[in-house]
Amino acid sequence: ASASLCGTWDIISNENFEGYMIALGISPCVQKVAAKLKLKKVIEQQNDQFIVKTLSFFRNYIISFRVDHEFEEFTQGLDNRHVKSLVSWQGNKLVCEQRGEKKNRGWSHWIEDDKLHLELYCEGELCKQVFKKNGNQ
Ligand code: VL7
Repeated sequence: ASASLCGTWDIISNENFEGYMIALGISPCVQKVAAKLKLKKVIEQQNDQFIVKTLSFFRNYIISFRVDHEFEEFTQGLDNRHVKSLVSWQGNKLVCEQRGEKKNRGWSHWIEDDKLHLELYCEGELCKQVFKKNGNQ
């Protein structure tokens, strides 16, 4: 079994977040604010059911899903698109495909060296985020 994604995590690096936001068509004004955010990720799991919270003082974004069950996702407060999302395990990676207007869109989470890794991708742009476990737990 692979290490659990669960917990509260604080961002420590964020590569090409700008490219990802441009691919999503985020306005330059919002990009500027978003680029400075200290994102927090809170992940809860019960069997095949997940809740993933992306938190910041500016906006929060929360999804819940069951692994291998497609769901309708509305990316409210992000790019405000409707996508069909499917999350599945691919080895030790929790991988989400987000089908919709934007091609090759999705994300992937895994644990490496006690850190939470996240790749966010959209139309050829790849953003790489790394989170460390929050010290309060
Ligand atoms: C979600 C945001 C940029 C818009 C605001 C920035 C607010 C805080 O999809 C994501 O996470 C997955 C995997 O963990 C689970 O939902 C990433 C944050 C990326 C993309 C869009 C900028 C406006 C950020 C909510």
